[in-house]
Amino acid sequence: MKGKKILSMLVGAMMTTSLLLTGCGQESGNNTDSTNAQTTLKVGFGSSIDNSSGGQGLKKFKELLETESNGKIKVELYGDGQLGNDKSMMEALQMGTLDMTLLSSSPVSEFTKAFLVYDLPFLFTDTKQVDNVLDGENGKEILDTLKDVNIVGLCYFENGFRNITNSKTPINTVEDLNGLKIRTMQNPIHLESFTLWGANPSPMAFNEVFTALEQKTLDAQENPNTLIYDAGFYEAQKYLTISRHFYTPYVFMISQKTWDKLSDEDKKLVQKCADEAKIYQREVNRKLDAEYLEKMKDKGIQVNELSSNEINKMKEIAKPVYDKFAEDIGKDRLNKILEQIAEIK
Ligand code: TK8
Repeated sequence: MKGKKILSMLVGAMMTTSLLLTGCGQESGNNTDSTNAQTTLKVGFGSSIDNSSGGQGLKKFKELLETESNGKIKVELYGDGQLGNDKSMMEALQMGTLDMTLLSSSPVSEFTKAFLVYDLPFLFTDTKQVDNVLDGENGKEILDTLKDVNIVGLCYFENGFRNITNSKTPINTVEDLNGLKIRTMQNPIHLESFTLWGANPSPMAFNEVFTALEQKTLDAQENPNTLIYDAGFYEAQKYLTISRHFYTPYVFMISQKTWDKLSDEDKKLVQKCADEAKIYQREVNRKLDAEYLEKMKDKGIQVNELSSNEINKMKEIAKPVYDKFAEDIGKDRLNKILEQIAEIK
C-alpha cells in the first residue's frame, strides 16, 4: 500500500510543475466541480487528504466554504505532497503560485523565527495548554509575523504530540537514544535537542522519510501517532515509544497575493470557515491519535511509554535550548508564553 503512496507522490511531484505553471491539472481529495465558482483556492498538503487528521480538517474547510459561499468559492485539495514539500509550498505561497497550504510550524520557523517557540522540548504537556496558547493573543501574534513574508496566517490546526519510532531497540531510557540515526524536521531546535539526548539526527523532508526507513539508511523518526500510521512508518519500524517530546501545530495559511484579491466579505468568510474547521480538526486528531495507536499495536509494532522519570531527565538535558533560542524566538514572547502555560491548571 505504501509503495503505491510513494508512486502517487512521485506522480504528484511531476504534476507540480504543470499545475503550478498552468494553474490547472488533476484534482484529488474529492474536489467537486462547481462551474459557477468565481474564485478557486488551491490548497497543498504534505499528508493524505482522506486518512490524516489534517486532511480531514481541510475537507471540512472545503465543505464549509463552498456551502457558505453558495459555490462562489471553490476549494481544490492536493494532498500527499503532490504540490511539493512543506518548504517549497510555503515558497509557492510567497510567489503567489499556490493559494493555501497547511504545514507543520517547524519548517515555518525558517521563514519567521517566532514559530521556533513551538519546537521547544516538552513546552506543552496537555491539549488545554495547547488550545490556550494557540488560540490566544500570543498565538495570534506569532501568526501575524507571517505578514512580513507575504503570507496570511489564518489559524492553527493540530499535528500533535510527537513520539519516536525505530527499528533497533525499545527506548526505555534516554540512554537508549545514544547513536540512533533519527530523522528530524528541518528545524534547529529539533536537531539540537536530539543531539543533546545523544542521538544522531538528520534533517529530511517528510516525503523522503518512508524510503529512508525502509532502506535502513535511518533507524528512526519522530511524529504524532496519526502521521506514523497514515504515512505507514509503522511498517518499517519495530518499536514505538510514547515520549511526547515535542508538540507540533499545523499552520493554516494563505498567500498574501490571493488574500488581497478577495473581497472583505470573502476574507471574513475564509477566516470564519478556517476557524470552524480548526475546532473540528483538533477533535478528529485527538480521537485518531488514540485510535491509530491501537491499530498500530494490532499490526505488531511494540509500544512502550517513557516513564516520568526518564521524561524529567530528557527535560533537564534539553534545558539549554530554551536559553540558546530565546533571542530568536523573542525573549519577551517566550516569557509571556511560559507564564501563560504556568497559569493553566
Ligand atoms: C507533513 C509534515 C509532517 C511533519 C514532518 O507535510 O515533517 O514530520 O510532522 O506533518 O509537515
